[in-house]
Amino acid sequence: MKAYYLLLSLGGLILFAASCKTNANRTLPVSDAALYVPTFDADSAYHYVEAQTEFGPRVPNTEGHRACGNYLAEKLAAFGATVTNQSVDLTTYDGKTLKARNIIGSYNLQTKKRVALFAHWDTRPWADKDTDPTKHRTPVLGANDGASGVGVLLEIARQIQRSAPTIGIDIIFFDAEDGGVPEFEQNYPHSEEAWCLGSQYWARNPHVSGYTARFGILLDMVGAFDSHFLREWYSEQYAKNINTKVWNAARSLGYGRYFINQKGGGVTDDHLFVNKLARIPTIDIVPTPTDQNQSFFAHWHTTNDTMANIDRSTLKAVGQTVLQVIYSEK
Ligand code: AHN
Ligand code: ZN
Repeated sequence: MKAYYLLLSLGGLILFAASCKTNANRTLPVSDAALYVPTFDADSAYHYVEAQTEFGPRVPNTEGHRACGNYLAEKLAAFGATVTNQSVDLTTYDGKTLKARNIIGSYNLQTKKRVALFAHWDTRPWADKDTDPTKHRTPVLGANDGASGVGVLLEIARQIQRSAPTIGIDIIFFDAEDGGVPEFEQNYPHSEEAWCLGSQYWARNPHVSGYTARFGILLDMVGAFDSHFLREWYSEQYAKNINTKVWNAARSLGYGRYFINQKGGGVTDDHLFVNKLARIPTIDIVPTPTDQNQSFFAHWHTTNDTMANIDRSTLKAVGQTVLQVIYSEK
């Protein structure tokens, strides 16, 4: 008799415990789980921007370009990414062949829940916006136009290695973005397709066949002093909800001064081809020009696009916002 009661009460205890566990699992909303978001280190990002500029201009078919490409692939691998190099011959507006290289670093390849982060790593062969016309054929150093977006993404890669987000991330460095027809060129039409050769190639021939992602975020020229990011026009057409997600995250972090919640002009940039050809909804975080001179930042396509004009605070605002967005994805 005693043994029977003991068994009964033991069974009851087990049942009670099991039901508690079940109830707890059922009633705890996912949003109550603490959200971990790493702290973006702007000094670290700044260092990765500077390291790229130390190779000199990264114009395709030059030694600086080749060496920097190796550096970027090595950094992604050192930060634990699976690296894919997409080497391809691309043709410029005037028929020259570029030995181009898209560099991809992937995390958490087991999952199909993926977000793609993009930046271009090449630099413009001509400073055709320089105030000094004798410098129009000098290559741009591209501290902001090129290195800034890549530097932010390398710091994000370092943070992913320390503590990974739930979803999979692909960091994609596009080559041959900045070879659009120079302003001094008289003999060729100034077509949009002369820009963004690396992304056009990748969008037609992704590094993994059938590759897709929930969404993409392109970073372009994200390091200048006094930068203001508006909701770029094509981003708004193709991926309005992603713009909303990113601008809300920025405001919640106190970066509303950088991320102005207004629609800006359209920019022919890598995201346009990712949207049109790969059909991955992708936004561009880019200092959208608001004035008449159509310059993205004071030193755009000039010989003054150097480290002296890179602001750690802008890198931080952009990097911390992107971290917030990707660590919030479930
Ligand atoms: C145009 O100026 C048409 N597109 C800007 C793309 C770009 C150049 N991004 C960086 N450099
Ligand atoms: Zn450029």
